[in-house]
Amino acid sequence: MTNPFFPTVDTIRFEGSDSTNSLAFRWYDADRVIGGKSMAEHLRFAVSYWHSFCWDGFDIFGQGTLHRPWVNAAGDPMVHARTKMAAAFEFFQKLGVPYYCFHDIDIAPAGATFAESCRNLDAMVDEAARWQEETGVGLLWGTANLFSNPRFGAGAATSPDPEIFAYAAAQICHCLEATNRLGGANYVMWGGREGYETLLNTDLKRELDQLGRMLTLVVEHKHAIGFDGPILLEPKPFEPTKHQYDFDVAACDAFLQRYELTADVKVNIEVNHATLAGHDFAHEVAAAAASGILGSVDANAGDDRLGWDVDRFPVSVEQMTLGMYEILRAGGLTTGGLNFDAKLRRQSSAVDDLFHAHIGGMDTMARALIVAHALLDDGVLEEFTAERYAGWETERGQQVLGSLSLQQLHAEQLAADANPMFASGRQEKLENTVARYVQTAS
Ligand code: XUL
Ligand code: CO
Repeated sequence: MTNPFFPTVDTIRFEGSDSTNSLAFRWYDADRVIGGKSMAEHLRFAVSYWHSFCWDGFDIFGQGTLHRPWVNAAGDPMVHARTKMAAAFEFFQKLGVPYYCFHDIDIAPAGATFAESCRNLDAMVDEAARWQEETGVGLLWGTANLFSNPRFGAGAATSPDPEIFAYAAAQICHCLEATNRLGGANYVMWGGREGYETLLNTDLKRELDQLGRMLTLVVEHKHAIGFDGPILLEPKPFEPTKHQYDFDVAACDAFLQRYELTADVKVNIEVNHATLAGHDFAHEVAAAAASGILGSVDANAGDDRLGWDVDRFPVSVEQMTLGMYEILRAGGLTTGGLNFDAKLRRQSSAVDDLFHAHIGGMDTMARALIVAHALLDDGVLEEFTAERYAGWETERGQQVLGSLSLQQLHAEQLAADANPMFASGRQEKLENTVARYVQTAS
């Protein structure tokens, strides 16, 4: 194989924690079995097409800095799309990830008409199918980009204009079918501009009903075409709109219940979106698991001092351990995976920087899996929690929760004159236990 895009990098291999080779994995050992499943099966890594192959480093202050010859280039956009795809699959294969994720316009250029956009996507789906066949890399999820084109400036499903809703529905229909043809394991809907800037011009109730209707249409079509995977909502509290309807997992859960969609729709939790919503990553996972809607994860991180969506690669083993712990407790990822919705810094312009970023992210998540599994396997947190709630397992506990009325509980307290007090929550001790496992589990 000729290597036109990443000539200085060979296939990345696992070399163990003592390795000083920066182009090797120190923790991610795809075949290592942990708790009955290989690391590859637990983690189900995916690369994001948009950050890694469609973005050239531009920001609001200046143009691109990264070498991406197929981005914004002159000439036939379909030729560039094919070149981009060849680079992407060389990268996926050398990195050894099982999956990738895309928006429709990441893999195929928009045409002058809707029909031309559909033809472009169909041609690139054929191309992607060939690459998937050749490399064994699969599609974790596809999604329609309903936020970049100016037509979606006032939202897509939640637009005040029914014609925009109609256009968005058609675009989703085509992208869902494309995802199905490529064997996608899930279909994602991030409500990029499904929110509002000001209530002065917004009919909030109407917009929520529109969003409910759109999602219902998508679920109906998923069944009509026999798409096996779940539809995933991706919560985010704000950015680009000031208030996004899919604010966090709890908001998505309430929305799904209201429109009776919990059987077919789950959530794709992004770590930094959780942070922006004022939650921990682990909280969002636990909230989704509690409601039975844990789908997939966009593995990334924010920056302690920057309050926007910086999409860094994950580096904190402790933060990711706490999230992985909740994922494992929930039974692990099934159709979902860990998608690196993360981007390089603008100055990371060397050709192998994309590898270093992903290697760091994969090793961080692999180490988090090792630590989380050890914590769970040794039962050091669960034993304490079980003991903490043991009262509810007694006959008395069941009575308090199940059969006694408010008035009976009142009468009881008057008669008993008891003065109950909780036992220590032992938080610092438990935090020290987690720190010990972070340091020692291997
Ligand atoms: C935006 C974001 C998106 C979604 C897919 O913050 O996370 O990239 O993951 O549209
Ligand atoms: Co995301």
